[in-house]
Amino acid sequence: NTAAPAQNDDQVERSLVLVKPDGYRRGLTGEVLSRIEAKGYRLAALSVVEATPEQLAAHYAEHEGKPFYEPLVEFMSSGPLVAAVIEGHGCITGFRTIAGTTDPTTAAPGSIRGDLARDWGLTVQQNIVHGSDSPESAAREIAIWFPNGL
Ligand code: IDP
Repeated sequence: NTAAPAQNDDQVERSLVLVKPDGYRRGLTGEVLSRIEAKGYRLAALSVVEATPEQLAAHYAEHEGKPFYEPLVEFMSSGPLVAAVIEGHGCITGFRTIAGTTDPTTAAPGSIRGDLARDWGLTVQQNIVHGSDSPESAAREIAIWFPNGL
Protein backbone atom coordinates (compact mmCIF):
# COMPACT_ATOMS: atom_id res chain seq x y z
CA ASN A 1 0.00 0.00 0.00
CA THR A 2 1.73 3.13 -1.23
CA ALA A 3 -1.01 5.58 -0.27
CA ALA A 4 0.26 8.50 1.78
CA PRO A 5 -1.35 9.10 5.14
CA ALA A 6 -3.99 11.82 5.18
CA GLN A 7 -2.34 15.16 5.80
CA ASN A 8 -3.49 17.68 8.35
CA ASP A 9 -4.16 20.58 5.98
CA ASP A 10 -4.34 23.26 8.68
CA GLN A 11 -1.60 25.77 7.93
CA VAL A 12 0.23 23.34 5.67
CA GLU A 13 3.72 24.68 4.98
CA ARG A 14 4.81 25.73 1.49
CA SER A 15 8.26 26.25 0.06
CA LEU A 16 9.55 27.74 -3.18
CA VAL A 17 11.87 25.41 -5.06
CA LEU A 18 13.86 26.31 -8.16
CA VAL A 19 15.57 23.85 -10.46
CA LYS A 20 18.32 26.22 -11.53
CA PRO A 21 19.46 26.51 -15.18
CA ASP A 22 22.26 23.94 -14.65
CA GLY A 23 19.74 21.38 -13.44
CA TYR A 24 17.30 22.13 -16.25
CA ARG A 25 20.03 22.08 -18.92
CA ARG A 26 21.38 18.78 -17.64
CA GLY A 27 17.95 17.16 -17.75
CA LEU A 28 17.73 16.76 -13.97
CA THR A 29 14.30 18.35 -13.47
CA GLY A 30 12.52 15.00 -13.36
CA GLU A 31 15.08 13.62 -10.90
CA VAL A 32 14.60 16.59 -8.55
CA LEU A 33 10.79 16.48 -8.75
CA SER A 34 10.87 12.75 -8.28
CA ARG A 35 12.89 13.10 -5.06
CA ILE A 36 10.43 15.72 -3.79
CA GLU A 37 7.48 13.44 -4.49
CA ALA A 38 9.24 10.35 -3.16
CA LYS A 39 9.84 12.22 0.10
CA GLY A 40 6.06 12.76 0.26
CA TYR A 41 5.73 16.47 -0.52
CA ARG A 42 3.06 17.57 -2.93
CA LEU A 43 3.58 19.80 -5.97
CA ALA A 44 1.21 22.77 -5.66
CA ALA A 45 2.53 24.73 -8.68
CA LEU A 46 5.08 24.14 -11.42
CA SER A 47 6.38 26.33 -14.20
CA VAL A 48 9.27 26.55 -16.72
CA VAL A 49 10.38 30.16 -16.97
CA GLU A 50 13.18 32.43 -18.11
CA ALA A 51 13.91 34.62 -15.10
CA THR A 52 13.64 38.37 -15.58
CA PRO A 53 16.29 40.72 -14.13
CA GLU A 54 13.60 42.05 -11.76
CA GLN A 55 12.77 38.58 -10.46
CA LEU A 56 16.43 37.78 -9.82
CA ALA A 57 17.12 41.12 -8.14
CA ALA A 58 14.17 40.51 -5.80
CA HIS A 59 14.96 36.84 -5.21
CA TYR A 60 18.65 37.44 -4.39
CA ALA A 61 18.34 40.89 -2.74
CA GLU A 62 20.12 39.63 0.40
CA HIS A 63 23.23 38.78 -1.66
CA GLU A 64 23.57 42.09 -3.50
CA GLY A 65 27.13 43.38 -3.21
CA LYS A 66 28.69 39.96 -2.52
CA PRO A 67 31.47 38.79 -4.87
CA PHE A 68 29.34 36.01 -6.33
CA TYR A 69 26.24 38.19 -6.86
CA GLU A 70 26.83 39.26 -10.48
CA PRO A 71 27.94 35.76 -11.60
CA LEU A 72 24.95 34.34 -9.75
CA VAL A 73 22.49 36.58 -11.59
CA GLU A 74 24.22 35.85 -14.91
CA PHE A 75 24.07 32.11 -14.25
CA MET A 76 20.41 32.27 -13.23
CA SER A 77 19.70 34.13 -16.52
CA SER A 78 21.62 31.63 -18.66
CA GLY A 79 18.59 29.55 -19.61
CA PRO A 80 15.20 28.31 -18.50
CA LEU A 81 14.64 27.26 -14.93
CA VAL A 82 11.80 25.46 -13.21
CA ALA A 83 9.91 27.14 -10.40
CA ALA A 84 7.82 24.99 -8.11
CA VAL A 85 5.79 25.40 -4.97
CA ILE A 86 5.87 22.32 -2.80
CA GLU A 87 3.75 21.69 0.26
CA GLY A 88 3.74 19.49 3.29
CA HIS A 89 4.45 19.90 6.99
CA GLY A 90 8.13 20.64 7.51
CA CYS A 91 8.80 20.96 3.77
CA ILE A 92 10.99 24.10 4.10
CA THR A 93 13.60 22.38 6.25
CA GLY A 94 12.83 19.02 4.67
CA PHE A 95 13.60 20.20 1.17
CA ARG A 96 16.80 21.93 2.25
CA THR A 97 17.84 18.64 3.84
CA ILE A 98 17.26 16.61 0.68
CA ALA A 99 18.96 19.41 -1.34
CA GLY A 100 22.15 19.25 0.74
CA THR A 101 24.48 22.06 1.78
CA THR A 102 25.30 24.95 -0.56
CA ASP A 103 28.79 23.83 -1.64
CA PRO A 104 28.31 20.77 -3.87
CA THR A 105 31.84 19.50 -3.18
CA THR A 106 31.00 18.77 0.44
CA ALA A 107 27.22 18.26 0.21
CA ALA A 108 26.34 14.86 1.65
CA PRO A 109 26.03 11.88 -0.67
CA GLY A 110 22.33 11.04 -0.92
CA SER A 111 21.41 14.70 -1.23
CA ILE A 112 20.53 16.33 -4.57
CA ARG A 113 23.65 18.51 -4.53
CA GLY A 114 25.85 15.73 -3.11
CA ASP A 115 24.76 13.25 -5.78
CA LEU A 116 24.30 15.48 -8.82
CA ALA A 117 26.40 18.66 -8.54
CA ARG A 118 30.12 19.44 -8.49
CA ASP A 119 32.63 22.28 -8.55
CA TRP A 120 33.21 23.44 -12.14
CA GLY A 121 35.87 26.00 -11.17
CA LEU A 122 33.46 28.91 -11.72
CA THR A 123 32.90 31.98 -9.53
CA VAL A 124 29.40 30.86 -8.70
CA GLN A 125 28.44 27.49 -7.32
CA GLN A 126 26.14 25.71 -9.76
CA ASN A 127 24.24 23.56 -7.31
CA ILE A 128 21.07 22.48 -9.19
CA VAL A 129 18.40 23.72 -6.79
CA HIS A 130 17.18 26.52 -4.58
CA GLY A 131 14.86 26.07 -1.61
CA SER A 132 13.37 28.74 0.67
CA ASP A 133 15.04 28.99 4.07
CA SER A 134 12.13 30.20 6.25
CA PRO A 135 8.35 30.69 6.11
CA GLU A 136 8.93 34.44 5.51
CA SER A 137 11.32 33.74 2.60
CA ALA A 138 8.90 31.19 1.18
CA ALA A 139 6.00 33.67 1.13
CA ARG A 140 8.20 36.37 -0.41
CA GLU A 141 9.68 34.03 -3.04
CA ILE A 142 6.38 32.40 -4.00
CA ALA A 143 5.06 35.91 -4.79
CA ILE A 144 8.12 36.59 -7.00
CA TRP A 145 7.85 33.41 -9.09
CA PHE A 146 4.05 32.99 -9.06
CA PRO A 147 2.85 36.62 -9.17
CA ASN A 148 -0.61 35.55 -10.35
CA GLY A 149 -1.12 33.19 -7.44
CA LEU A 150 -1.12 29.40 -7.44
P1 IDP B 1 21.47 28.29 -0.58
O1 IDP B 1 21.06 28.25 -2.03
O2 IDP B 1 22.11 27.00 -0.16
O3 IDP B 1 20.38 28.76 0.34
P2 IDP B 1 22.66 30.97 -0.38
O4 IDP B 1 23.66 31.34 0.68
O5 IDP B 1 21.28 31.54 -0.29
O6 IDP B 1 22.65 29.37 -0.47
O7 IDP B 1 23.31 31.41 -1.76
C1 IDP B 1 22.56 31.50 -2.93
C2 IDP B 1 23.33 30.83 -4.06
O8 IDP B 1 24.49 31.62 -4.37
C3 IDP B 1 23.88 29.45 -3.74
O9 IDP B 1 22.94 28.43 -3.91
C4 IDP B 1 25.02 29.33 -4.73
O10 IDP B 1 24.54 29.06 -6.05
C5 IDP B 1 25.57 30.76 -4.71
N1 IDP B 1 26.61 30.94 -3.69
C6 IDP B 1 26.43 31.12 -2.36
N2 IDP B 1 27.58 31.26 -1.71
C7 IDP B 1 28.55 31.19 -2.66
C8 IDP B 1 29.97 31.28 -2.60
O11 IDP B 1 30.59 31.47 -1.55
N3 IDP B 1 30.62 31.14 -3.79
C9 IDP B 1 29.98 30.95 -4.96
N4 IDP B 1 28.63 30.86 -5.05
C10 IDP B 1 27.92 30.97 -3.91
